Amino acid sequence: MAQLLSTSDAARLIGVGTTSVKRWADTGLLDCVRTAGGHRRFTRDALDRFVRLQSHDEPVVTEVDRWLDTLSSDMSHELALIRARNRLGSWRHVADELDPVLVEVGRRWSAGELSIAEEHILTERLSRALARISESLPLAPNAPTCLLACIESEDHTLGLSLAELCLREVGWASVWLGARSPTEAITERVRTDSRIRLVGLSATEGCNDSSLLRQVVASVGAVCSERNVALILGGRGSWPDAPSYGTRLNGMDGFAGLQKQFRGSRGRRSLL
Ligand code: B12
Repeated sequence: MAQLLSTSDAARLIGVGTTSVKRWADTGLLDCVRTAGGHRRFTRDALDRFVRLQSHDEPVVTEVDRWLDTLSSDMSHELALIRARNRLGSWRHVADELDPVLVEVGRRWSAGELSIAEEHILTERLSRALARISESLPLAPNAPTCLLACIESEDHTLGLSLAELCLREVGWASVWLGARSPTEAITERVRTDSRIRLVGLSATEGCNDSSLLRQVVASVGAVCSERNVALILGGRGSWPDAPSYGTRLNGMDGFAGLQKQFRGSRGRRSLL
């Protein structure tokens, strides 16, 4: 069996401090095993591989490659996501990490490097795992409810699934309308379901019919404003730059700021 080296031995061999070795091991850049007591141990091979990668003798494996490998394998995708959540500290950060992964899937599909079946399998795996995790997160009995919908021409639900998980993490229950939701179905639901305090709409980059998006914002915005319900416009679609009602959110990084903004004021804005 290969000899296992301690963190300080590994640090001395690579010529860095133990903190760096621990960080690389914890972020998965440097392979390690754990003793029964939880201490990191390294093989000589793993250290050699790591040094070779850092000196660019071999292409560096990025997080995008790792996610693509994970989603292409039969391992538990739920577990991989939960590990990422633990590594990054919040679902918002996981969503940010997954964003370039989805862009790369799209690039490979349009370049013919991924078949349609491979692309569907990969993204469905992600979608199902996200839904299972969302549903398993506990909620307070009086949790505020958000309505989540893709606009009527939109089949891309993954952004909405990521948003659901981020909202769930900060205590929101959700009503999922999902793909291709007719605008009238959204407005009708906001009018009749008094639990709904927030509407999250999604339109991805292929959605460049700006007149449709303006119409959606006008109709949904009017009902939300009337019922004092917050409205978030998510995704890279051609949303109006300054909607008269609703907050545009491109990417999840605006989420934390938005939470603060909503917490800091009164009325409907104190909900997040
Ligand atoms: C997976 C995928 C599919 C899957 C979707 C499965 C699913 N359940 O979602 C399927 C196979 C159905 C599909 C179909 C199509 N797709 Co597609 N697809 C993708 C892919 C790979 C990922 C999509 C995705 O989830 N992107 C990430 C999104 C969610 O990012 P985002 O919009 O910026 O949103 C971010 C935030 O803003 C936030 N967010 C999003 N919504 C919300 C909502 C709220 C409330 C909040 C808070 C935040 C938030 O979350 C995201 C992460 O941070 C993209 C590649 C890419 N670059 O995105 C192509 C892509 C979008 N698809 C594309 C195309 C062409 C199609 C089809 C037309 C293919 C076809 N010929 O049928 C159809 C169109 C279907 C339709 N009418 O919508 C093109 C669009 C090109 C363009 N600019 O027009 C892309 C870019 C691929 C490419 N590189 O060419 N697709």
